[in-house]
Amino acid sequence: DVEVMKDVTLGFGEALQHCREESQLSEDKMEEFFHFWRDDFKFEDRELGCAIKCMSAHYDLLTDSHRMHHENTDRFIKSFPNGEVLSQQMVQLIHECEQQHDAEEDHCWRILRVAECFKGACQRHGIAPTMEMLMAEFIMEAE
Ligand code: BOM
Repeated sequence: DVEVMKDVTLGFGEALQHCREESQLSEDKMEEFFHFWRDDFKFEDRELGCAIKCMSAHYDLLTDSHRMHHENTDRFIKSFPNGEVLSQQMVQLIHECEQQHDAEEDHCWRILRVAECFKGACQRHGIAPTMEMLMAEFIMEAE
């Protein structure tokens, strides 16, 4: 359900403000987190992986080994409207992506690759939000 993913993305993205400094992600690289879903978005900057790591940690979604904490992630997704329709599927998709990239020892690089894999999986499953939806909501929130 693309509406749920839109809400979860915007909620997760709110942590970016807490993580810019720690992750060394420059302002121009990703002014708003929802650019993640753009078709032409490039997964090239290790700093973005560090930012996603920090954002995940902000919501207590990581284990000690910097992998997804399944229960907390499920609970986080369920905290959004209708989150329960997507939470198990999202946890499953992220977990499969983690397994594919488990050999990468650098946490920031691995999490960046997991995020890229997760985006592709969401697109294949038709649950990726459109940029139009994200932009519209973002502008409404700012007003
Ligand atoms: O192995 C580390 C797990 C972290 C990977 C998280 C991938 C998600 C990338 C960002 C997309 C966010 C939208 C919602 C996330 C909810 C968890």
